[in-house]
Amino acid sequence: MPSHCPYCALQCGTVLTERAGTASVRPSLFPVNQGGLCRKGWTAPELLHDRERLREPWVRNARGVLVRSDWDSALDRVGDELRRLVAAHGPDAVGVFGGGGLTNEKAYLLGKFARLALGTSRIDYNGRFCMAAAATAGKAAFGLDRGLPFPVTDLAEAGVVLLAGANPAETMPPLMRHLANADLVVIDPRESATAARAALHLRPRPGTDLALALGLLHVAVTEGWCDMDYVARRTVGFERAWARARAWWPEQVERVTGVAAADQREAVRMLASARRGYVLTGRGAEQHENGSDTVSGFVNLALALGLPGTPGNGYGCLTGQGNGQGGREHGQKADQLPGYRLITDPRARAEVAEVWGIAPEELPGPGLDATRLLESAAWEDGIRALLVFGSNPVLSAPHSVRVHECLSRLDLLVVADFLPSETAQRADVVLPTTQWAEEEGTMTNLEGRVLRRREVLPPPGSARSDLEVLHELAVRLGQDPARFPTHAPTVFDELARASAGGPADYSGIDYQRLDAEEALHWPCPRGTGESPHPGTPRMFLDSFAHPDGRARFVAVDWSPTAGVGERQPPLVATTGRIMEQYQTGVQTRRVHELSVSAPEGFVRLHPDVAARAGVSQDQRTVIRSEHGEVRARAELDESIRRDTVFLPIHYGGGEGANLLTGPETDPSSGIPEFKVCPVSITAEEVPGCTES
Ligand SMILES: Nc1nc2c(c(=O)[nH]1)N[C@H]1C(S)=C(S)[C@@H](COP(=O)(O)OP(=O)(O)OC[C@H]3O[C@@H](n4cnc5c(=O)[nH]c(N)nc54)[C@H](O)[C@@H]3O)O[C@H]1N2
Ligand SMILES: Nc1nc2c(c(=O)[nH]1)N[C@H]1C(S)=C(S)[C@@H](COP(=O)(O)OP(=O)(O)OC[C@H]3O[C@@H](n4cnc5c(=O)[nH]c(N)nc54)[C@H](O)[C@@H]3O)O[C@H]1N2
Ligand code: SF4
Ligand SMILES: [Mo]
Repeated sequence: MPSHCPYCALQCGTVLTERAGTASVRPSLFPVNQGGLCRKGWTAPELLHDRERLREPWVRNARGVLVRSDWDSALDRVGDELRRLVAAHGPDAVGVFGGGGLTNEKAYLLGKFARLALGTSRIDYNGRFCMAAAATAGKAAFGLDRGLPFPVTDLAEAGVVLLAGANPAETMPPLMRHLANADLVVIDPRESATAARAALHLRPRPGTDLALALGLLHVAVTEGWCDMDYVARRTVGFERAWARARAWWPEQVERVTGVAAADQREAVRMLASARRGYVLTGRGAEQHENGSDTVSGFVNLALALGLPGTPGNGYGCLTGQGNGQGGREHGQKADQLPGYRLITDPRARAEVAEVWGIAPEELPGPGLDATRLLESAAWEDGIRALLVFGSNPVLSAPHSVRVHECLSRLDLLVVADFLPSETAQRADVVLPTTQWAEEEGTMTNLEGRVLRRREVLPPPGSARSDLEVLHELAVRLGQDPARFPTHAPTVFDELARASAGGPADYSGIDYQRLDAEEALHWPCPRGTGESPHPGTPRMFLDSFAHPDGRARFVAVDWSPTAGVGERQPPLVATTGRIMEQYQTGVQTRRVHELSVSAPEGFVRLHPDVAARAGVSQDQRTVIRSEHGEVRARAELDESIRRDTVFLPIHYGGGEGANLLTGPETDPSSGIPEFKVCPVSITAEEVPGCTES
């Protein structure tokens, strides 16, 4: 059975085989992976039969212990408690937290459940931690945000690809086959596996990418690399953006970023003189207090060089989670309705309300971003209950110390998951769900390509699909059962209708077409007459999505932020990923082969920094920030900057990277500052072995 890997946004094609109650996968010749899979993809089936797999609901008893329960008791308890809280405190007392790993159908139904069954405005999702900066910048520049506005296979023809804070060699290994012929310019404070393959590696001080992007634009303008014909024909706002970049001559940029002026010039020369060039951003450039401005800085560079919307060239953001793209289109984001429309837009409200059979006034307004949503548990008028579907915020949200405190104030925490994540372990009610090979659904990958996930196995124990869980809860909240279908194709048809006319228009897509083609990229409106719309693999070739068809330069400037002042803190921690583990590790830490090769957290640091702290290879260390501390093993790395240490995000307990991070978020997009956190480092004292 053709299907797709359950993990990242590349959504590698697989063939799923069921034998004697278990599933196995092999790679298919799907365009994105062309017969390749990373180790996570190969080993994904192991999780279907994990020993700790949740098979029945769990409910916390009067003594505070989670005990096995049955569906009716668990759902009744949630329904009763939600009704009580809404009656006493209003609908905004209930928060909903979704995830970018949920299928399109689940994301859609979750948004509908929040706005309709609960009537709450307070829904957001973990994509806020991931894609939000690029989404904001993409919308500002192009009028519309789709991670890659071209298929990944186009990259195979590229001459030069600039990767700003992206490490696809570890985070999307099969993508590298499309980059094999290109010269890579990689911007990363350490020599990542991707940087190791670069023709040019720029190693900025973390959090200074915007200054670097401004410097690259400066070089492009002053050294005559800009495509002024393209700028005049296809864009507006160049002069204002250039007025800001004018002050960022390469030597000034070198002082702030640490990237040599000569390397800045070389990067622009390579990109501008390539026959085909691309600029791609990843979380390293995006997850900052100034994340959306930073992405705008790189988009401005791409526009000045005439790349976006020019065949064989472009700007794109490498999205992250399996449905990182679709997850942000169907209404689980605080400010959005299905079809990637704004909840504040009267027309969008009227259209969606009609599909849902309600009056537009019944729709709540915009809610809180994910970080504020969690924080609001400590506010007088904040949330008192939280329903989590497809995320593990106890580890993934910034400022863990505060998140723990806030969650403990809730009257009710409900977690739907198929594994006992750190968040599920704190819940009052845990609802066991099906996973990828046990359910039907669709995902939208990093290229905006809508894909089918297929069921080959029955659910284990009494696990139910998220759609069934939402249906049962909606009914308990007094909803008409028909409004919350549990059959994925039926939900998809409704989602497609609700998206009609929006930027992410799915109305021309249905399961029959997907089963036949699997090559439909949105926008794919319902065709007229005989011929169905073919989908849109390449966007912006004729015009951008602003009313005048032109892209916008956004005037941005770099200024010091909490972690990146004029006076540089001696050491900052940055965080990110390794190949063998996925996200907070809930899934991959349980896979034998992966946990053997990457069993524990670590801190990667320069040998000089280690020597100063009295730390040697493999020694246990304590990393401290203003907000908390992490204990982890030292890994010495000659390639990392001397002012930077790197921690993976995949581990829990005392190794959780977000024990260090603080509450700062980007005012435009709400993305947290995950990549800069001032820290100090010392050797861990072994009890009984201290000298004093
Ligand atoms: N193996 C694996 N693959 C994954 C995931 C996973 O957890 N594990 N998660 C998926 C998801 S959800 C996502 S979002 C993607 C993320 O994919 P990436 O964006 O590639 O991943 P990260 O490791 O977060 O960050 C990329 C690089 O940014 C660098 N970096 C850190 N700070 C800075 C900075 O200030 N500036 C610059 N320029 N670079 C910096 C880091 O050293 C790192 O090498 O991966 C997806 N794929
Ligand atoms: N410091 C720091 N923090 C970060 C980042 C960073 O780079 N640095 N990266 C951020 C990024 S980019 C991301 S995307 C987030 C990821 O953060 P999270 O989303 O919290 O991470 P996951 O580990 O993917 O958690 C997903 C949970 O949902 C469950 N799950 C998966 N699919 C389904 C489903 O279909 N239904 C249900 N009910 N459950 C499901 C999984 O078992 C798992 O427990 O972390 C963010 N946090
Ligand atoms: S690259 Fe991503 S989609 Fe492909 S096998 Fe690895 S985790 Fe799965
Ligand atoms: Mo992500």
